[in-house]
Amino acid sequence: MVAPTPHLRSPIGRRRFLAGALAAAVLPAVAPPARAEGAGVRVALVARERPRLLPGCAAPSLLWTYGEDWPLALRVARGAPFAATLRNELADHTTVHWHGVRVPFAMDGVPWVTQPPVLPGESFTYRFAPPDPGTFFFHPHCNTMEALGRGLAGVLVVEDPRDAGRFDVDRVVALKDWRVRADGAFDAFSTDTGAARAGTFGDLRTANGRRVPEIAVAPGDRVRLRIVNLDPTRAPLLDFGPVPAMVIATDGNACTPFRATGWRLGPAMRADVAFVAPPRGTVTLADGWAAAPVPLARIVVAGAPAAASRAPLALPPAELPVPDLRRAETLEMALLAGSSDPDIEKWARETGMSADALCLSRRIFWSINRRAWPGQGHERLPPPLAELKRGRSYVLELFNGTPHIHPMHLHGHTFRVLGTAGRTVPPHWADTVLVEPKERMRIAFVAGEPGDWMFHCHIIEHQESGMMGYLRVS
Ligand SMILES: [Cu+2]
Repeated sequence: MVAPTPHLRSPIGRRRFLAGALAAAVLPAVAPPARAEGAGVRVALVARERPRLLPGCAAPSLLWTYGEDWPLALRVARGAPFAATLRNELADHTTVHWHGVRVPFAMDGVPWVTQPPVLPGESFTYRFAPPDPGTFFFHPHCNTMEALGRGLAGVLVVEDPRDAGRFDVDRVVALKDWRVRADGAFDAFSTDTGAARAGTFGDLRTANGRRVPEIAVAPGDRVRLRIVNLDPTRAPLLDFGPVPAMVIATDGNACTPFRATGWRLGPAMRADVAFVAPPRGTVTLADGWAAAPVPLARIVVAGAPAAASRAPLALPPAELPVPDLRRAETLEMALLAGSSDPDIEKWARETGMSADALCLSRRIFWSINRRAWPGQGHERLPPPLAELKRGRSYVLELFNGTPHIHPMHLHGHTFRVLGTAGRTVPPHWADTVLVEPKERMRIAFVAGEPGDWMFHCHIIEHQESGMMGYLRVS
């Protein structure tokens, strides 16, 4: 029997509580060793190969992880100092990109662009005070297909003091598929046919590293699931069956609640979903993007009813820079198949395009505005896609001229999704937006800190075969 869950604010309290009361629970809700630094948090991220048995496999797989837990889930307070020291014990150079967090440019974790790559044996400390509450994640920004394929990612929850007492259960549900065989060996993480089309899919589907894990809740519990799509390829269609589960935050940012069933979560996108647990039974989170919905996680209701609460499930409004649409400049970004851009080819010849075998692809299948990022590395920068002025408002009109979806991600900025002519999209804040074939999706934002902010597709094989560029803010 599971007791109603008290609301615990401190990471230590929450960890103790979870260890005791939620034995059936699926995942570490908090980070391993974190030590307080003022009101903030310090963590060590030791990137290393760690063998781990994946569901249904006969032998452990060679995962790359930041710690012993998978998925690693860090909880920090909004605005409090956060320091994460990455120690690289991999054979590859690496960095940590804090996806969706409006970090200072030098902390954005793009090798050669915001910092030198962290070489094997080296360390680098990321320091920032997360300005916005929400559900974020972190991962490397080079050789990403293999790194993510082996699990190198973690979840960052930035807690909002304004949410205190709002939910009885607050859990991360990290979705990720694995390209793994029965003997635990990984299949090729990327294929040419996948990269040139919808991407290369994993066969083993998991939530929090498990097959259809169960989360125990009490009747009447106010449940918040922080669903994070860590997969580099798959875009599940959220399906909660008859349960009126509502999306209360998109990419971590509070929104006017809308029905979760039918919301498609592209790679890198997050949805915070809230509902009140029914009196009994099971709530199943499934992927409806299939002939028959594929179950991903089950929320099992049991035990004594929770005390009724009338507090709204909606979150306090997001506090983000609001773009001025009357004065905004509109820039078109055409997402197209790869083409040989004479300027880029000339640039590549002139610069000799470094042959760093760990971070280079010569396959070009995709482009933005007919420019294909030459190789997946960032050793030398091609010209920017556009030059922006700090503090000015911009509308990006994203035209998808391909037959595939593209979840487009802009670093360092949270943008307003304005919508598209062909389909109804609730206006919301995001850092990654799914653009469907032939669609013209409009997003708007205020240009932030000066820097070269990456803009790319988060189907990682598309990113690594051309669909990447950057916006220069000065
Ligand atoms: Cu794409």
